[in-house]
Amino acid sequence: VPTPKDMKIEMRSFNSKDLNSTEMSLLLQRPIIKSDQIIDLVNPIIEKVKIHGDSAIKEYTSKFDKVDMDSVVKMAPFVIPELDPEVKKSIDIAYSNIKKFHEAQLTEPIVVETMPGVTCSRFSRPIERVGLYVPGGSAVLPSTALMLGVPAQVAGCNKIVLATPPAKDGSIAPEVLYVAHLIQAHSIVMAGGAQAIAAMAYGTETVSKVDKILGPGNQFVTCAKMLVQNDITAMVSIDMPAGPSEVLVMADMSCDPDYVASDLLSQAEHGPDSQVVLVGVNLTLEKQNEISQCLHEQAIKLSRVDLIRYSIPKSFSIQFDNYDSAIDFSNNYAPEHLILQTEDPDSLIPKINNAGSVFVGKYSCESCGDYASGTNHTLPTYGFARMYSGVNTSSFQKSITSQKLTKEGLSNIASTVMTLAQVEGLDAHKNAVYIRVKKD
Ligand code: HSO
Ligand code: ZN
Repeated sequence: VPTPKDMKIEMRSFNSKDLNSTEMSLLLQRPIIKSDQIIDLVNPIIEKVKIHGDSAIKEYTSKFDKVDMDSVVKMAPFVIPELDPEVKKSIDIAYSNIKKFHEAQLTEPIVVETMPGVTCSRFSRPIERVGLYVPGGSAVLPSTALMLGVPAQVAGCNKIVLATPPAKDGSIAPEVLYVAHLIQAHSIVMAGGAQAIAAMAYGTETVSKVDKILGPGNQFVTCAKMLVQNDITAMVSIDMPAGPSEVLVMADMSCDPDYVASDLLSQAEHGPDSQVVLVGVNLTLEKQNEISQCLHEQAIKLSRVDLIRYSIPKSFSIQFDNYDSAIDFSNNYAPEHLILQTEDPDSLIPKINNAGSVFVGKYSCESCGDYASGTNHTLPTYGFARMYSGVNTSSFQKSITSQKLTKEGLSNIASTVMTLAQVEGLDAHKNAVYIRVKKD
């Protein structure tokens, strides 16, 4: 239920001292996604695109995006309408920063001699064909095209396919076209939703089949990604499961209430189900009230206040009387974004185990990471920061291991391998070693 227009926009507020462990774990839970119904809607879309290709995509684009498209794919080179010079410059700077940070993630091969004459190596190779999903909906997201496209380019992917839903007039945002040009995309699939995911997973008359699909999306997109990944005939992988965007701001008495409020709101404006959490450490009641007041005052001036009226009342603040318990809570929540607005934020870093990306200190707002500082904004949500990393250069690579044994190496390892083969009763394995050692 959204906050009515004449009422204060505020989060629910709790004190950890008043909560038992059940209440605490309820706060850590994300809203339950009823996947059964979504699967029932998405499966037929995937099937239809798989069988009927482009004509099915056009049909769904007409139905869901309310636009009739003559073609589904735009091939490079793209015609880029003129951009506002400020916009172009900002995209260029963001591109360059993201590129620098993702280039630094490229790794050298490793070579290790595990026994004399036994050398093991590992090296990376790009995933050849990747599909990048750039959501449309309530905002154009050239930043997401950058966050997916730059690491793909840096990793050396051969074919970069971008998919994004067209605007009502059938066009693709000029900013997205410009990014597609910068990252040297092969083509743009002008479709969104499950139909775009299916198109890239299976390929159609005009859409290139890809090996991996990455990028955020709504529940239909996420469900489609999971389904195609499970279909062995599609032979496609995905980056990670995704849920609504979230931020956890940790603040102590040193924080600036305006800054705290602004960070909470920048996440809350993403959508009605964005998750926003404030973790206070030793905040006086007065300071808590100040933050709450700033939040309301900033919120009512925002263009997306109507979305915020949904997301903020679902969000909450929780107070702790020490940093360790606050960090524990944050680690258990495993936020997509963790912002530390505390006296000595660096001292908290060693204790952070679960988070998609950390913003250290009061000048490090999430917006900088969302757009331009260099880190990636495609991050694990919904608590998946426990076991997933955000998109990075290695998301676009696989690593290959290799080994080379000399004659001496083989004789050094021979008895070990033959014994283990014997234990497993695999004579042919044993023989492959024996036949060699025996010969010379
Ligand atoms: N905060 C979003 C990314 C984004 N913000 C795109 C602005 N544009 C999810 O991490
Ligand atoms: Zn954002």
